[in-house]
Amino acid sequence: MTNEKVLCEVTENHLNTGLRGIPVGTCRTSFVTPSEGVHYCGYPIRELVDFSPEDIIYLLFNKELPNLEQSAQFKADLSSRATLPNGVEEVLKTLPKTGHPMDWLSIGIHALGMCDTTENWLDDALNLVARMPRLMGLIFRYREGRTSDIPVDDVSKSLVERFVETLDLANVDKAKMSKVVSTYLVLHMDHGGGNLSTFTGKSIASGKATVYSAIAGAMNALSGPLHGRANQSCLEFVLKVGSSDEAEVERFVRNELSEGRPVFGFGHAVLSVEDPRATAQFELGEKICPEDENFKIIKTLRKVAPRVLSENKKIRNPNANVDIASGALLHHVGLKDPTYYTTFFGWARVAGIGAQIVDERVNMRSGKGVPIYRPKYFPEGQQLRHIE
Ligand code: HAX
Repeated sequence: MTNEKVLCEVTENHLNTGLRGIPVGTCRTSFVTPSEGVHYCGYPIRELVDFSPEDIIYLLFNKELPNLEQSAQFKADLSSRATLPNGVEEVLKTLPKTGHPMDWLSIGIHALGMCDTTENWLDDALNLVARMPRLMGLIFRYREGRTSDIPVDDVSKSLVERFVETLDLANVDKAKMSKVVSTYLVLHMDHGGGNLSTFTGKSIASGKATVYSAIAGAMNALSGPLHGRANQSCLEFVLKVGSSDEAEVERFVRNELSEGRPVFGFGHAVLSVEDPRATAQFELGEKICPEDENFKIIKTLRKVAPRVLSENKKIRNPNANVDIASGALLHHVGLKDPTYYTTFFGWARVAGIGAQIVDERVNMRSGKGVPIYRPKYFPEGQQLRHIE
């Protein structure tokens, strides 16, 4: 007998449930609580909303917020890593414009790795973080055929400015776009260790594939409609609502439910209150676009939907989740096409997943790392015999 604490009794009923609730490991970057949502390295997300993405990336990799000097040094370090290797744009030129942006993102990350891998976990993770803004901007431009006069990548600028400058959309307020994208990135960088994309990325890396292969795989996991693509569906849903009138919105919500469709932007598997990431985005919207029609619709939804959803006692949390507001804000600043929204989610998660991969490869188990993932499966129909 050992003194080890039993964390979970695994029974036959746990089989074929997607590892739901089965303890797998520990996570050094983030955890989620029902009342305060995600915490990065112990800080509840509401305390981190106004930090720069670079400072939050530093936090996830170093487990402490940087002081001013560390912050400046880290920004300079990212700048020194930022230039894309030759060959990546050649790959983007060949991709079908009808392909989903998430497939472009996955292939783009793979291409970055094929053109330059260092074989050092931390360097590869930080190089990828530093190269993401340019890759993201180029994905928009090549997919939309806007390939002439692409501005040079000024690597001395912030991550978000480099994306906004590469994208270089006409008739947009670039400062406003930068604020919305910065906030989006900070809010979406990490969400515990067991969400599908993070788990996928760490599993791939456990076989000692590269950071690039692991994160490209994580992006493929994120692209599914039950995972990251929910944020695309949320804006599509808001556009379908079409009116901010309370009675109209209530009619729409009730009709969606009676047709058996989800009310997007509401509900959560862990939280029991409104997601603080939704609250933060509503606060930002009040500052930058209170009169925007989509913003008015989501404000009405925020009032109406929890009341209607509460009538169904099965729904554990009828309140707004992170996806309710991000689409309306991105749309307002000129990022109008919802098919791209999951790529922002993916861009943000590169930091969290990258930091967790580095932890599992070089920090966990006193530096030995977590071994190759190998959960147990039983032959169908013979579970009990094998358990006994
Ligand atoms: N609209 C309609 N039905 C809902 C609902 C919603 N917003 N939220 C929950 N339900 C239903 C569930 O589908 C489930 O029905 P069944 O028992 O028939 O399967 C029942 O209510 C109980 O669900 P739950 O226990 O409260 O919540 P789950 O953990 O099963 O699901 C979801 C959590 C987020 C998937 C769910 O609330 C949902 O589908 N929401 C709408 C889609 C959406 O906004 N997705 C974005 C999620 C954001 C996120 O988590 N990001 O990380």
